[in-house]
Amino acid sequence: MSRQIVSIVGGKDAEAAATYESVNPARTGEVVARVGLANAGTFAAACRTAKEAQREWAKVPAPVRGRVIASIGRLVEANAERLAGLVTEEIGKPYAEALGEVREIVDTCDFFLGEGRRLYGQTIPSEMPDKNLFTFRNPIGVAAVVTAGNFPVAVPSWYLVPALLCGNAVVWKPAEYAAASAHAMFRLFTAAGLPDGVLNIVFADGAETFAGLELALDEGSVQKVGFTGSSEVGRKVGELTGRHLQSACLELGGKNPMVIMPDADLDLAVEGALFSGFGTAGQRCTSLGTVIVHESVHDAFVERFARAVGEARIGDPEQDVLAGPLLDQKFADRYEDYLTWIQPHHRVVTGATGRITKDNPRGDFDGGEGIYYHPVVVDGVRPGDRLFMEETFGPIVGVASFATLDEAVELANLPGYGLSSSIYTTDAGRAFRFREGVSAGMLSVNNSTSGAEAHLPFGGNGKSGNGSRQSGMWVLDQFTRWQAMNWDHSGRLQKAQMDVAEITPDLDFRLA
Ligand code: UN1
Repeated sequence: MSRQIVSIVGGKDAEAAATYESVNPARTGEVVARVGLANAGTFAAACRTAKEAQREWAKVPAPVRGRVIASIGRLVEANAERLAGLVTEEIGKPYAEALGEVREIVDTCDFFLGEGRRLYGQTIPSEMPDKNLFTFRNPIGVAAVVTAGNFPVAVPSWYLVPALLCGNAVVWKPAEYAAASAHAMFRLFTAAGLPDGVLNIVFADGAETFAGLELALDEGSVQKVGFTGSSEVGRKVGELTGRHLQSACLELGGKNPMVIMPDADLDLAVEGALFSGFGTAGQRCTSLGTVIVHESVHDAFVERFARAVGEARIGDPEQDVLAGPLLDQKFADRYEDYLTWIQPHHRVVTGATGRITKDNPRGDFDGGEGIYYHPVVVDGVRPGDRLFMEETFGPIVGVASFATLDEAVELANLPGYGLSSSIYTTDAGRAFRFREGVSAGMLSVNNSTSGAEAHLPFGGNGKSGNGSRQSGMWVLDQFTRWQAMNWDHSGRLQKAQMDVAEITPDLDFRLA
Protein backbone atom coordinates (compact mmCIF):
# COMPACT_ATOMS: atom_id res chain seq x y z
CA MET A 1 0.00 0.00 0.00
CA SER A 2 1.51 3.32 -1.01
CA ARG A 3 1.08 6.35 1.24
CA GLN A 4 1.45 10.03 0.41
CA ILE A 5 3.29 11.93 3.08
CA VAL A 6 4.60 15.46 3.47
CA SER A 7 6.40 17.50 6.11
CA ILE A 8 4.33 18.72 9.07
CA VAL A 9 5.19 22.11 10.51
CA GLY A 10 3.18 23.73 13.29
CA GLY A 11 0.61 20.94 12.97
CA LYS A 12 -0.03 21.63 9.28
CA ASP A 13 1.07 19.92 6.09
CA ALA A 14 3.91 21.87 4.50
CA GLU A 15 4.48 22.48 0.82
CA ALA A 16 6.64 20.04 -1.13
CA ALA A 17 9.14 21.06 -3.78
CA ALA A 18 9.90 17.55 -5.10
CA THR A 19 8.79 13.95 -4.67
CA TYR A 20 10.77 10.95 -3.46
CA GLU A 21 9.64 7.33 -3.55
CA SER A 22 10.51 5.24 -0.54
CA VAL A 23 10.57 1.62 -1.72
CA ASN A 24 10.56 -1.75 -0.01
CA PRO A 25 14.14 -3.03 -0.40
CA ALA A 26 12.95 -6.63 -0.20
CA ARG A 27 10.65 -6.04 -3.22
CA THR A 28 11.85 -2.95 -5.01
CA GLY A 29 8.74 -2.83 -7.19
CA GLU A 30 6.69 -1.83 -4.12
CA VAL A 31 6.51 1.84 -3.24
CA VAL A 32 5.99 2.19 0.52
CA ALA A 33 5.41 5.94 0.42
CA ARG A 34 5.50 8.90 -1.94
CA VAL A 35 7.27 11.57 0.05
CA GLY A 36 6.96 15.28 -0.62
CA LEU A 37 10.38 16.83 -0.10
CA ALA A 38 10.66 20.34 1.30
CA ASN A 39 13.31 22.91 0.44
CA ALA A 40 15.73 24.88 2.60
CA GLY A 41 13.21 27.68 3.12
CA THR A 42 10.67 25.29 4.61
CA PHE A 43 13.30 23.83 6.91
CA ALA A 44 14.23 27.30 8.18
CA ALA A 45 10.52 28.21 8.53
CA ALA A 46 10.00 25.07 10.60
CA CYS A 47 12.76 26.22 12.95
CA ARG A 48 11.04 29.62 13.35
CA THR A 49 7.74 27.88 14.09
CA ALA A 50 9.48 25.68 16.64
CA LYS A 51 11.04 28.73 18.26
CA GLU A 52 7.59 30.28 18.80
CA ALA A 53 6.10 27.04 20.16
CA GLN A 54 9.04 26.42 22.49
CA ARG A 55 8.30 29.49 24.62
CA GLU A 56 4.99 28.03 25.81
CA TRP A 57 6.25 24.45 26.00
CA ALA A 58 9.07 25.49 28.35
CA LYS A 59 6.42 26.91 30.72
CA VAL A 60 4.67 23.55 31.02
CA PRO A 61 5.96 22.08 34.31
CA ALA A 62 8.54 19.37 33.76
CA PRO A 63 6.46 16.69 35.57
CA VAL A 64 3.60 17.42 33.16
CA ARG A 65 5.99 17.11 30.21
CA GLY A 66 7.07 13.82 31.77
CA ARG A 67 3.44 12.66 31.62
CA VAL A 68 3.42 13.40 27.90
CA ILE A 69 6.54 11.25 27.51
CA ALA A 70 4.72 8.50 29.46
CA SER A 71 1.82 8.73 27.01
CA ILE A 72 4.20 8.52 24.04
CA GLY A 73 5.63 5.31 25.51
CA ARG A 74 2.15 3.85 25.93
CA LEU A 75 1.10 4.80 22.42
CA VAL A 76 4.26 3.31 20.93
CA GLU A 77 3.73 0.13 22.93
CA ALA A 78 0.10 -0.15 21.82
CA ASN A 79 1.17 0.32 18.18
CA ALA A 80 4.38 -1.70 18.38
CA GLU A 81 3.47 -4.39 15.83
CA ARG A 82 2.21 -1.87 13.27
CA LEU A 83 5.25 0.34 13.64
CA ALA A 84 7.70 -2.59 13.54
CA GLY A 85 5.90 -4.00 10.49
CA LEU A 86 6.32 -0.69 8.72
CA VAL A 87 10.03 -0.56 9.60
CA THR A 88 10.45 -4.05 8.14
CA GLU A 89 8.54 -3.09 5.01
CA GLU A 90 10.44 0.13 4.46
CA ILE A 91 14.07 -0.71 5.30
CA GLY A 92 14.10 -4.52 5.29
CA LYS A 93 15.05 -4.94 8.94
CA PRO A 94 14.02 -8.44 10.11
CA TYR A 95 10.74 -8.19 12.01
CA ALA A 96 12.13 -9.50 15.34
CA GLU A 97 14.84 -6.82 15.23
CA ALA A 98 12.32 -4.18 14.21
CA LEU A 99 10.22 -5.06 17.25
CA GLY A 100 13.36 -4.71 19.38
CA GLU A 101 13.93 -1.32 17.83
CA VAL A 102 10.40 -0.22 18.77
CA ARG A 103 11.01 -1.59 22.27
CA GLU A 104 13.99 0.78 22.49
CA ILE A 105 11.65 3.79 22.10
CA VAL A 106 9.50 2.50 24.96
CA ASP A 107 12.62 1.95 27.11
CA THR A 108 13.70 5.52 26.38
CA CYS A 109 10.27 6.86 27.36
CA ASP A 110 10.30 4.73 30.53
CA PHE A 111 13.60 6.29 31.52
CA PHE A 112 12.67 9.90 30.80
CA LEU A 113 9.10 9.99 32.07
CA GLY A 114 10.54 9.99 35.61
CA GLU A 115 13.13 12.59 34.70
CA GLY A 116 10.24 15.04 34.51
CA ARG A 117 10.02 14.77 38.30
CA ARG A 118 13.79 15.01 38.74
CA LEU A 119 15.58 17.29 36.28
CA TYR A 120 17.53 18.17 39.40
CA GLY A 121 19.35 21.39 40.04
CA GLN A 122 21.52 21.84 43.10
CA THR A 123 21.77 23.99 46.23
CA ILE A 124 25.39 24.73 47.04
CA PRO A 125 27.00 26.39 50.08
CA SER A 126 28.40 29.86 49.51
CA GLU A 127 31.79 31.00 50.80
CA MET A 128 29.95 33.84 52.59
CA PRO A 129 27.14 33.94 55.14
CA ASP A 130 23.58 34.85 54.19
CA LYS A 131 24.16 33.96 50.59
CA ASN A 132 22.78 30.94 48.74
CA LEU A 133 23.92 29.30 45.54
CA PHE A 134 21.76 27.31 43.16
CA THR A 135 21.98 25.64 39.77
CA PHE A 136 19.13 25.16 37.30
CA ARG A 137 18.87 23.17 34.10
CA ASN A 138 17.35 25.39 31.42
CA PRO A 139 16.04 24.15 28.09
CA ILE A 140 18.26 25.21 25.21
CA GLY A 141 15.50 26.24 22.77
CA VAL A 142 15.13 24.49 19.43
CA ALA A 143 16.90 21.27 18.51
CA ALA A 144 17.30 20.40 14.83
CA VAL A 145 17.65 16.63 14.62
CA VAL A 146 18.88 14.87 11.48
CA THR A 147 18.82 11.10 11.60
CA ALA A 148 19.82 8.07 9.52
CA GLY A 149 17.40 5.37 8.43
CA ASN A 150 19.10 2.20 9.71
CA PHE A 151 17.40 2.78 13.06
CA PRO A 152 14.54 4.90 11.72
CA VAL A 153 12.62 5.13 14.99
CA ALA A 154 14.81 4.07 17.96
CA VAL A 155 17.76 6.38 17.37
CA PRO A 156 15.53 9.42 16.69
CA SER A 157 13.76 8.72 19.98
CA TRP A 158 17.11 9.11 21.78
CA TYR A 159 17.06 12.75 20.67
CA LEU A 160 13.36 13.54 20.59
CA VAL A 161 12.34 12.15 23.97
CA PRO A 162 14.94 13.92 26.15
CA ALA A 163 14.82 17.10 24.04
CA LEU A 164 11.05 17.41 24.52
CA LEU A 165 11.18 16.40 28.18
CA CYS A 166 13.70 19.14 28.86
CA GLY A 167 11.33 21.77 27.42
CA ASN A 168 12.76 22.18 23.94
CA ALA A 169 11.01 22.20 20.59
CA VAL A 170 12.29 19.97 17.80
CA VAL A 171 12.56 20.03 14.02
CA TRP A 172 13.23 16.46 12.92
CA LYS A 173 14.62 15.59 9.49
CA PRO A 174 14.57 11.80 9.07
CA ALA A 175 16.19 9.86 6.24
CA GLU A 176 14.05 9.96 3.08
CA TYR A 177 14.31 6.20 2.54
CA ALA A 178 12.76 5.66 5.99
CA ALA A 179 10.19 8.47 5.73
CA ALA A 180 7.04 6.39 6.28
CA SER A 181 8.39 4.87 9.51
CA ALA A 182 9.41 8.33 10.73
CA HIS A 183 6.02 9.80 9.79
CA ALA A 184 4.22 7.04 11.73
CA MET A 185 6.39 7.67 14.77
CA PHE A 186 5.77 11.42 14.50
CA ARG A 187 2.03 10.78 14.58
CA LEU A 188 2.35 8.64 17.70
CA PHE A 189 4.33 11.42 19.40
CA THR A 190 1.82 14.12 18.53
CA ALA A 191 -1.14 11.90 19.54
CA ALA A 192 0.28 12.09 23.08
CA GLY A 193 -0.79 15.73 23.17
CA LEU A 194 2.27 17.71 22.14
CA PRO A 195 1.09 21.22 21.20
CA ASP A 196 1.42 22.12 17.50
CA GLY A 197 4.88 23.30 16.56
CA VAL A 198 6.66 21.66 19.50
CA LEU A 199 7.62 18.72 17.28
CA ASN A 200 7.88 19.24 13.53
CA ILE A 201 8.92 16.79 10.85
CA VAL A 202 10.58 17.95 7.65
CA PHE A 203 11.39 15.64 4.74
CA ALA A 204 14.20 17.04 2.62
CA ASP A 205 17.32 15.88 0.83
CA GLY A 206 20.78 16.40 2.29
CA ALA A 207 21.64 19.57 0.37
CA GLU A 208 18.37 21.37 1.18
CA THR A 209 18.60 20.30 4.81
CA PHE A 210 22.13 21.64 5.11
CA ALA A 211 21.18 24.95 3.47
CA GLY A 212 18.07 25.19 5.67
CA LEU A 213 20.11 24.49 8.77
CA GLU A 214 22.57 27.21 7.87
CA LEU A 215 19.72 29.69 7.39
CA ALA A 216 18.20 28.73 10.73
CA LEU A 217 21.53 28.99 12.54
CA ASP A 218 22.10 32.42 10.98
CA GLU A 219 18.65 33.50 12.13
CA GLY A 220 19.30 32.20 15.64
CA SER A 221 16.37 29.82 15.63
CA VAL A 222 18.35 26.63 16.36
CA GLN A 223 20.38 26.13 19.53
CA LYS A 224 21.31 22.48 19.19
CA VAL A 225 21.91 20.19 16.26
CA GLY A 226 21.72 16.44 16.65
CA PHE A 227 23.13 14.38 13.79
CA THR A 228 23.41 10.64 13.29
CA GLY A 229 25.09 9.56 10.07
CA SER A 230 28.45 9.29 8.34
CA SER A 231 31.69 10.74 9.68
CA GLU A 232 32.03 12.68 6.41
CA VAL A 233 28.73 14.55 6.80
CA GLY A 234 29.26 14.78 10.57
CA ARG A 235 32.42 16.81 9.96
CA LYS A 236 30.44 19.29 7.84
CA VAL A 237 27.69 19.57 10.45
CA GLY A 238 30.35 20.04 13.13
CA GLU A 239 32.03 22.80 11.11
CA LEU A 240 28.75 24.58 10.45
CA THR A 241 27.64 24.49 14.07
CA GLY A 242 31.15 25.42 15.25
CA ARG A 243 31.02 28.59 13.14
CA HIS A 244 27.84 29.45 15.04
CA LEU A 245 29.56 28.76 18.37
CA GLN A 246 27.50 25.65 18.92
CA SER A 247 28.57 22.11 19.59
CA ALA A 248 26.47 19.53 17.78
CA CYS A 249 25.61 16.15 19.20
CA LEU A 250 27.29 13.89 16.62
CA GLU A 251 26.78 10.15 16.41
CA LEU A 252 28.88 8.94 13.48
CA GLY A 253 30.35 5.83 11.94
CA GLY A 254 32.40 3.08 13.48
CA LYS A 255 35.01 0.47 12.63
CA ASN A 256 34.20 -1.60 15.64
CA PRO A 257 36.80 -4.19 16.64
CA MET A 258 36.22 -7.52 18.35
CA VAL A 259 39.28 -8.96 20.09
CA ILE A 260 39.35 -12.71 20.69
CA MET A 261 41.84 -13.87 23.32
CA PRO A 262 43.24 -17.42 23.41
CA ASP A 263 41.15 -18.17 26.53
CA ALA A 264 37.86 -17.11 24.89
CA ASP A 265 34.82 -19.32 24.53
CA LEU A 266 35.11 -19.59 20.75
CA ASP A 267 31.54 -20.67 20.08
CA LEU A 268 30.25 -17.69 22.03
CA ALA A 269 32.61 -15.43 20.10
CA VAL A 270 31.38 -16.84 16.78
CA GLU A 271 27.78 -16.19 17.80
CA GLY A 272 28.65 -12.61 18.76
CA ALA A 273 30.58 -12.02 15.56
CA LEU A 274 27.73 -13.41 13.47
CA PHE A 275 25.11 -11.16 15.06
CA SER A 276 27.19 -7.99 15.16
CA GLY A 277 28.74 -8.56 11.73
CA PHE A 278 25.65 -9.49 9.80
CA GLY A 279 22.58 -8.59 11.86
CA THR A 280 20.82 -5.60 10.20
CA ALA A 281 22.96 -6.73 7.21
CA GLY A 282 25.97 -5.10 8.89
CA GLN A 283 24.34 -1.68 8.73
CA ARG A 284 24.45 -0.62 12.36
CA CYS A 285 26.88 2.06 13.41
CA THR A 286 27.83 -0.50 16.06
CA SER A 287 28.30 -3.35 13.54
CA LEU A 288 31.44 -5.41 13.76
CA GLY A 289 34.23 -4.13 11.50
CA THR A 290 37.24 -6.34 12.15
CA VAL A 291 37.75 -9.46 14.23
CA ILE A 292 41.19 -9.29 15.81
CA VAL A 293 41.89 -12.85 16.83
CA HIS A 294 44.85 -14.33 18.70
CA GLU A 295 47.15 -16.26 16.35
CA SER A 296 46.80 -19.46 18.41
CA VAL A 297 43.02 -19.64 17.81
CA HIS A 298 42.89 -17.85 14.47
CA ASP A 299 42.37 -20.89 12.25
CA ALA A 300 39.81 -22.50 14.55
CA PHE A 301 37.85 -19.25 14.80
CA VAL A 302 37.88 -18.53 11.07
CA GLU A 303 36.72 -22.02 10.25
CA ARG A 304 33.82 -21.89 12.72
CA PHE A 305 32.89 -18.32 11.78
CA ALA A 306 32.81 -19.14 8.06
CA ARG A 307 30.63 -22.17 8.76
CA ALA A 308 28.21 -20.14 10.90
CA VAL A 309 27.91 -17.48 8.19
CA GLY A 310 27.32 -20.20 5.59
CA GLU A 311 24.48 -21.67 7.65
CA ALA A 312 22.83 -18.32 8.48
CA ARG A 313 19.53 -17.48 6.81
CA ILE A 314 19.46 -14.42 4.59
CA GLY A 315 16.12 -13.56 3.02
CA ASP A 316 12.63 -12.16 3.48
CA PRO A 317 12.82 -9.89 6.55
CA GLU A 318 9.29 -10.88 7.54
CA GLN A 319 10.65 -14.38 8.20
CA ASP A 320 13.03 -15.60 10.89
CA VAL A 321 16.29 -14.57 9.19
CA LEU A 322 19.65 -13.23 10.34
CA ALA A 323 19.55 -10.49 7.72
CA GLY A 324 17.30 -9.10 5.06
CA PRO A 325 18.18 -6.79 2.19
CA LEU A 326 20.29 -3.64 2.34
CA LEU A 327 18.41 -0.53 3.43
CA ASP A 328 18.20 1.14 0.06
CA GLN A 329 19.86 1.11 -3.37
CA LYS A 330 22.24 3.92 -2.41
CA PHE A 331 23.72 1.70 0.31
CA ALA A 332 24.07 -1.15 -2.19
CA ASP A 333 25.98 1.17 -4.54
CA ARG A 334 28.37 2.16 -1.78
CA TYR A 335 28.71 -1.43 -0.62
CA GLU A 336 29.73 -2.55 -4.14
CA ASP A 337 32.58 -0.10 -3.79
CA TYR A 338 33.74 -1.65 -0.51
CA LEU A 339 33.88 -5.04 -2.23
CA THR A 340 36.50 -3.62 -4.61
CA TRP A 341 38.73 -3.08 -1.56
CA ILE A 342 39.32 -6.84 -1.35
CA GLN A 343 42.98 -7.31 -2.35
CA PRO A 344 44.97 -10.30 -3.67
CA HIS A 345 46.56 -10.82 -0.23
CA HIS A 346 43.08 -11.25 1.28
CA ARG A 347 41.19 -14.52 1.48
CA VAL A 348 37.39 -14.56 1.23
CA VAL A 349 36.42 -17.51 3.38
CA THR A 350 32.67 -17.41 2.79
CA GLY A 351 32.34 -18.19 -0.92
CA ALA A 352 30.32 -15.94 -3.20
CA THR A 353 30.33 -12.14 -2.89
CA GLY A 354 28.15 -9.44 -4.39
CA ARG A 355 24.45 -9.19 -5.01
CA ILE A 356 22.33 -12.32 -4.64
CA THR A 357 20.73 -12.98 -8.03
CA LYS A 358 19.62 -15.90 -10.19
CA ASP A 359 23.17 -16.07 -11.56
CA ASN A 360 24.75 -15.62 -8.13
CA PRO A 361 22.31 -17.36 -5.75
CA ARG A 362 22.75 -18.23 -2.10
CA GLY A 363 21.66 -21.88 -2.01
CA ASP A 364 18.14 -21.85 -3.39
CA PHE A 365 17.60 -18.15 -2.65
CA ASP A 366 17.98 -15.93 -5.71
CA GLY A 367 17.09 -12.64 -4.02
CA GLY A 368 14.02 -12.07 -6.18
CA GLU A 369 13.43 -8.35 -6.58
CA GLY A 370 15.27 -7.50 -3.35
CA ILE A 371 18.59 -5.75 -2.73
CA TYR A 372 20.18 -8.78 -1.07
CA TYR A 373 23.92 -9.33 -0.74
CA HIS A 374 26.09 -12.30 0.17
CA PRO A 375 27.62 -11.99 3.64
CA VAL A 376 31.40 -11.85 3.32
CA VAL A 377 34.24 -12.67 5.71
CA VAL A 378 37.68 -11.56 4.53
CA ASP A 379 40.67 -13.10 6.28
CA GLY A 380 44.15 -11.60 6.29
CA VAL A 381 43.27 -7.90 6.48
CA ARG A 382 46.19 -5.77 7.63
CA PRO A 383 46.76 -2.27 8.98
CA GLY A 384 46.87 0.06 6.02
CA ASP A 385 44.27 -1.89 4.00
CA ARG A 386 41.16 0.15 3.32
CA LEU A 387 39.18 -2.82 4.61
CA PHE A 388 41.03 -2.51 7.91
CA MET A 389 40.98 1.27 8.22
CA GLU A 390 37.57 2.42 6.96
CA GLU A 391 33.96 1.79 7.86
CA THR A 392 32.24 -0.62 5.44
CA PHE A 393 28.54 -0.20 6.13
CA GLY A 394 27.15 -3.55 4.96
CA PRO A 395 27.64 -7.32 5.30
CA ILE A 396 31.43 -7.59 5.24
CA VAL A 397 33.75 -8.41 8.16
CA GLY A 398 37.55 -8.53 8.14
CA VAL A 399 39.76 -10.82 10.20
CA ALA A 400 43.26 -9.95 11.43
CA SER A 401 45.48 -11.70 13.95
CA PHE A 402 47.74 -10.64 16.83
CA ALA A 403 50.29 -12.04 19.29
CA THR A 404 50.01 -9.89 22.47
CA LEU A 405 47.17 -8.00 24.12
CA ASP A 406 49.06 -4.71 23.71
CA GLU A 407 49.23 -5.36 19.97
CA ALA A 408 45.51 -6.19 19.90
CA VAL A 409 44.67 -2.89 21.62
CA GLU A 410 46.85 -1.01 19.16
CA LEU A 411 45.14 -2.71 16.21
CA ALA A 412 41.70 -2.03 17.72
CA ASN A 413 42.45 1.70 17.93
CA LEU A 414 44.35 2.11 14.68
CA PRO A 415 41.48 3.06 12.34
CA GLY A 416 40.82 6.12 14.52
CA TYR A 417 37.12 5.59 15.07
CA GLY A 418 35.96 4.89 18.60
CA LEU A 419 32.31 3.94 18.89
CA SER A 420 31.98 0.38 20.09
CA SER A 421 34.33 -2.54 20.72
CA SER A 422 34.34 -5.98 22.23
CA ILE A 423 36.66 -8.51 23.82
CA TYR A 424 36.10 -12.21 24.37
CA THR A 425 38.13 -13.53 27.29
CA THR A 426 37.65 -15.43 30.53
CA ASP A 427 40.39 -13.43 32.27
CA ALA A 428 39.18 -10.37 34.19
CA GLY A 429 42.63 -8.77 34.13
CA ARG A 430 42.74 -8.89 30.34
CA ALA A 431 39.22 -7.48 30.09
CA PHE A 432 40.17 -4.49 32.25
CA ARG A 433 43.45 -3.90 30.41
CA PHE A 434 41.46 -3.79 27.18
CA ARG A 435 38.97 -1.37 28.74
CA GLU A 436 41.77 0.99 29.73
CA GLY A 437 43.47 0.86 26.37
CA VAL A 438 40.62 0.90 23.89
CA SER A 439 39.62 4.28 22.50
CA ALA A 440 35.94 3.38 22.06
CA GLY A 441 33.11 5.04 23.96
CA MET A 442 31.53 1.64 24.53
CA LEU A 443 32.88 -1.84 25.05
CA SER A 444 31.45 -5.29 25.63
CA VAL A 445 33.08 -8.21 27.39
CA ASN A 446 31.90 -11.56 26.04
CA ASN A 447 29.17 -9.83 24.08
CA SER A 448 28.91 -8.41 20.59
CA THR A 449 29.78 -4.86 19.50
CA SER A 450 26.10 -4.02 18.94
CA GLY A 451 23.11 -4.04 21.24
CA ALA A 452 23.71 -1.13 23.59
CA GLU A 453 21.01 -0.68 26.24
CA ALA A 454 18.96 2.50 26.17
CA HIS A 455 20.04 3.88 29.56
CA LEU A 456 23.82 3.80 29.19
CA PRO A 457 25.79 6.64 27.57
CA PHE A 458 25.85 6.00 23.82
CA GLY A 459 28.49 7.72 21.75
CA GLY A 460 31.97 7.67 20.38
CA ASN A 461 35.37 9.30 20.13
CA GLY A 462 37.68 10.08 17.23
CA LYS A 463 35.96 9.71 13.86
CA SER A 464 32.87 8.30 15.61
CA GLY A 465 31.78 11.61 17.13
CA ASN A 466 32.79 14.70 19.04
CA GLY A 467 32.51 13.24 22.52
CA SER A 468 28.80 13.92 22.92
CA ARG A 469 26.77 11.18 24.59
CA GLN A 470 23.18 10.18 24.09
CA SER A 471 20.82 8.17 26.27
CA GLY A 472 20.41 7.95 30.02
CA MET A 473 21.09 10.93 32.24
CA TRP A 474 24.16 11.91 30.20
CA VAL A 475 22.09 13.26 27.30
CA LEU A 476 20.53 15.88 29.60
CA ASP A 477 23.68 17.93 29.15
CA GLN A 478 22.94 18.07 25.41
CA PHE A 479 19.44 19.43 25.81
CA THR A 480 19.79 21.72 28.82
CA ARG A 481 22.22 24.44 29.81
CA TRP A 482 23.31 24.89 33.38
CA GLN A 483 22.45 28.23 34.90
CA ALA A 484 24.15 29.30 38.13
CA MET A 485 22.36 31.67 40.53
CA ASN A 486 23.59 33.35 43.69
CA TRP A 487 21.23 35.09 46.07
CA ASP A 488 22.65 37.36 48.75
CA HIS A 489 20.26 38.25 51.56
CA SER A 490 22.86 39.84 53.87
CA GLY A 491 21.78 43.33 52.89
CA ARG A 492 25.34 44.37 51.97
CA LEU A 493 27.68 43.82 49.03
CA GLN A 494 29.76 40.75 49.93
CA LYS A 495 32.60 40.39 47.48
CA ALA A 496 33.47 36.87 46.39
CA GLN A 497 37.07 35.81 47.09
CA MET A 498 37.61 39.05 49.06
CA ASP A 499 35.09 39.31 51.93
CA VAL A 500 35.67 35.73 53.01
CA ALA A 501 36.23 34.77 56.63
CA GLU A 502 39.56 33.16 57.32
CA ILE A 503 40.44 30.53 59.92
CA THR A 504 44.15 30.48 60.63
CA PRO A 505 45.74 27.04 61.06
CA ASP A 506 49.00 26.24 62.83
CA LEU A 507 50.77 24.65 59.88
CA ASP A 508 53.99 24.23 61.88
CA PHE A 509 52.28 21.75 64.18
CA ARG A 510 53.92 18.28 64.22
CA LEU A 511 53.20 15.16 66.28
CA ALA A 512 55.85 14.62 68.96
C1 UN1 B 1 23.00 2.89 15.23
O1 UN1 B 1 23.29 2.02 14.42
O2 UN1 B 1 22.99 4.10 14.89
O3 UN1 B 1 23.63 -0.71 20.02
C2 UN1 B 1 22.58 2.64 16.63
C3 UN1 B 1 22.99 -0.98 19.00
C4 UN1 B 1 21.62 -0.35 18.82
C5 UN1 B 1 21.75 1.03 18.31
C6 UN1 B 1 22.58 1.20 17.07
N1 UN1 B 1 20.92 -0.38 20.08
O4 UN1 B 1 23.44 -1.70 18.13
